Amino acid sequence: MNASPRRTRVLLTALLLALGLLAGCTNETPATPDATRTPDAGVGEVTVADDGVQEITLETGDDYVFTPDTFTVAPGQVRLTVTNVATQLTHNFAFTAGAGPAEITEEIPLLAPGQSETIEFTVTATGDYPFECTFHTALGQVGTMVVSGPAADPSAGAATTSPTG
Ligand SMILES: [Cu+2]
Repeated sequence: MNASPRRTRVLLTALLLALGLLAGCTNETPATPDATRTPDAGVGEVTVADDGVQEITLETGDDYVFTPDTFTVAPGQVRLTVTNVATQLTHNFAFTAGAGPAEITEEIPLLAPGQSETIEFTVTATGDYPFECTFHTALGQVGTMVVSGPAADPSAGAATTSPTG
């Protein structure tokens, strides 16, 4: 009567090992939902406008995803547009309070289906600034703005000057 429980344990061990291997193979599966949309051209690209302000457009839709959910800007002024291409869902856009290196209070409180709104703000501290759609934070509608690199100085044009000091 001893053989049966032992065999069961061996089988269990094999099963757990197999599960472990499977889990190891699926590490790349993202925890957040994938965007089901094909974003419009130019979406997610950080460009510098004629007035020297960095511009970026994010898109969201009838899913719970910002496209892109991560983008990088240089310290300086940022003009951020969020376009809601949804036909059903209302979203919003806000930087997560108390989460970034500095507070950004500019936000888009309400973005109805088909609406597009732009906010403008200045960032000086480098680092990661998490943002979210506060309606759908629990569904993973979050992202990160990374502020990195030397300051983007609108008056300096394309010239790069070494920091003094
Ligand atoms: Cu949302």
